[in-house]
Amino acid sequence: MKKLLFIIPCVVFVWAFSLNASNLVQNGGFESWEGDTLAVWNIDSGVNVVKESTYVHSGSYAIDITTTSTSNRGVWQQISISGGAEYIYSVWVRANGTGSNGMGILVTWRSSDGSYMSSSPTKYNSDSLVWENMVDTVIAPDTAAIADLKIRGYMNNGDAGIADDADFEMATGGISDIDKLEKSELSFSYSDGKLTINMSKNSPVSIGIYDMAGNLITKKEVAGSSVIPLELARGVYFAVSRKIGSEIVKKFSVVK
Ligand SMILES: [Ca+2]
Repeated sequence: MKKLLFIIPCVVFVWAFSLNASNLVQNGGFESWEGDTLAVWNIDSGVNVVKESTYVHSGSYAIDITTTSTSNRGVWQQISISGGAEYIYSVWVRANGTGSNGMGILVTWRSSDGSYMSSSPTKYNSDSLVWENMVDTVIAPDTAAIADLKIRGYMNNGDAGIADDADFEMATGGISDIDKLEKSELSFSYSDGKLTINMSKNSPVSIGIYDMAGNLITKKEVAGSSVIPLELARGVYFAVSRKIGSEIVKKFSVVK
């Protein structure tokens, strides 16, 4: 009986934690289609969204966004959110260009009757023809109840690029702002088969190392500055650092 009493709180804890960190996007991996029509997502007018199966970040499919008129067109879906809460919105993109030739993500906030309140500033991609994880931390206005999650092409009359693996998660969990890791507090360097992580905070952070194609090479939990033995070929890599309340993506090069 004692054992059972111990197991139950553990199960409840794990369930509550995973519920907190769950992805609120439906069909975020773009795997679900009705024929050639994308399921769940709404498609703006003036844009062609086609099933992409050559360049995918994960699974079998992604979407390719081609604008047929002006820019700022793409796909969006509406979800229920909690007013005042902080969320992390991230989408993997393989854009054909940058800025007005590239892709972007943003969130539009609405009140419970659906009326427009405000939008987050657009986050644009920064590389061409490589997979990159666009990540934005957004805070819902106190009286917001609905979010439109948007992925857009910013090219006029052209193929802006490919998107996959959209993720929108609530960033809560009792870590205070003082614990939150800022981008300037984290850096990576590599030499002689060792990855050195310089971090000014000591609370645990999950760090994933990805190659330019977006393949995960390794994932580690670290607390404070650390040195990880890791064999990497010459090239450019992304380090994605996650803890509850923040997500930081940094690029580093391996020169041999
Ligand atoms: Ca996919």
